[in-house]
Amino acid sequence: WGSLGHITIAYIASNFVKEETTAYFQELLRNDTEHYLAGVATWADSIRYTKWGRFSKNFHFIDAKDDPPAYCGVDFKRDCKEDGCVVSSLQNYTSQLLDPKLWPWRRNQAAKFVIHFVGDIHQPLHVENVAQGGNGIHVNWEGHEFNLHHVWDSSIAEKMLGGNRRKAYDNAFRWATDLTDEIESGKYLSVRESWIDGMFLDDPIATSMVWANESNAYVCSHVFPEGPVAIVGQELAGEYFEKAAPVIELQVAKAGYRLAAWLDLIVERMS
Ligand code: DCM
Ligand code: DCM
Ligand code: DCM
Ligand code: ZN
Ligand code: ZN
Repeated sequence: WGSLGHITIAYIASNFVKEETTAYFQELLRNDTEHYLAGVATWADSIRYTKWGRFSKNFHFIDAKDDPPAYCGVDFKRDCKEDGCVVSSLQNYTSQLLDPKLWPWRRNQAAKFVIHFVGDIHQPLHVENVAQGGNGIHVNWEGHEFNLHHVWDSSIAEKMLGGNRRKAYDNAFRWATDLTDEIESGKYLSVRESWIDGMFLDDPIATSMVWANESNAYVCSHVFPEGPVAIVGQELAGEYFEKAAPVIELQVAKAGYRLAAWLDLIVERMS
């Protein structure tokens, strides 16, 4: 996701974590405001193009070698590269958070990666191999040429929200408040329990593979409903947008709610 998605997911998570979890991460992240998660949600993107942060560039996605729209599905052994993917990274940085012997700066960094990667794994094109997660597919967006990955990372959510695109934190806060209401008492109330089914702190790979398979299924149903070739050069800000927007809302809401549950499990284990 772009900044808007990641920051929204972090604000949603801060609305659902237990009090002990808030206190724990406010101390680890050295930020005692309500922005303690939101403030670090895009850190992993800010370092991935730097020399020292390059090691983490493949950690944001897993390239599912599927065949949309006929067949979707992720396979950890087949699809996670030797130097890592979003699934192995969630395992690695979760286990660093659970290791009290590590230096605080290592656990601070692990927290920032976990907060970011739980977000990315919910973006369908971060769980897809075709054209490097859609980066190589040119489409039109309100008459301008964009790549499909960027449309799913940012353009669709930004169009849904309206407002000033430069105010990512304000827009995210507003979106997170709306989605929090939907989870607490609206359209997501009846499904939120199912979102945290199959979450096991002792098996972060199995847990995040459930999330990855859900995201990847949307590649067949909503990203490439007629296959990757059919979408090239199409205008996506109309009918395509109308179908994609509810999927993005759901995935962002789910990511925030699951991030809260995951952080709660970590803090429970550490205390
Ligand atoms: N980004 C960056 N530097 C670049 C390209 C992108 O910092 N040269 C940031 C801006 C986007 C985010 O990365 O918000 C998107 O990351 P990804 O495309 O990995 O989701
Ligand atoms: N960091 C690092 N190596 C350093 C200094 C900092 O890996 N020499 C990491 C630790 C923090 C992150 O960079 O998690 C940024 O920290 P801060 O936000 O405190 O500057
Ligand atoms: N990306 C992806 N799958 C890939 C390659 C990249 O999801 N196989 C994501 C990571 C960034 C964006 O696409 O969010 C742009 O990546 P890059 O800057 O590495 O081209
Ligand atoms: Zn992306
Ligand atoms: Zn990312």
